[in-house]
Amino acid sequence: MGVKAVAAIALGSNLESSFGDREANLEEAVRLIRPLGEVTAVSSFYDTEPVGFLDQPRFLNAALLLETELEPVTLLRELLVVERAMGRERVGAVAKGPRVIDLDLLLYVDAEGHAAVMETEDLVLPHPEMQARRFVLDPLGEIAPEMVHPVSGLTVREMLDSLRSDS
Ligand code: PH2
Ligand code: MG
Ligand code: MG
Repeated sequence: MGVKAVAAIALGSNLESSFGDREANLEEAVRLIRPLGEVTAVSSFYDTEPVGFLDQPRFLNAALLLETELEPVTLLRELLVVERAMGRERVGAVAKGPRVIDLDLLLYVDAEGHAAVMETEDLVLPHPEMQARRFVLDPLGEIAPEMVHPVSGLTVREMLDSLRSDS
């Protein structure tokens, strides 16, 4: 049990930006997230097929763990600040379409070790689609295979196993 909360964050990019290619975008996002706490793990970067909206470039996806004193909603707001600072446009953009950077809060475990389960207009925790997304679970499984989904009770490794047996 730590003195800080631990947040699992997914990163994705499938467009170039003024920072460079997809890899440069993920690296810049990690750099901008560091001041929000302590980044304790960053996964490898995974080149992935677009899911959902198919007619768009391939993604580069990753996950990281952040130890932080920020509350979930505050953390989310800061992640949106990072997205905007990197040139993410939401107005007029295709839902689930191409983006310079996407930062999603997946899981949030408070300093007492309780994983947040919440649903507000702005934030749903755990992330409602995480258990169905290889592009989220592969990177997260690399850095936090034993992290538990507080609703299903499944670890990240178990969620990955059940995705594999589905397909
Ligand atoms: N994000 C989406 C929609 N589809 N596909 C991949 N491979 N990676 C993503 O990050 C992604 C996606 C909406 O957030
Ligand atoms: Mg997303
Ligand atoms: Mg998002």
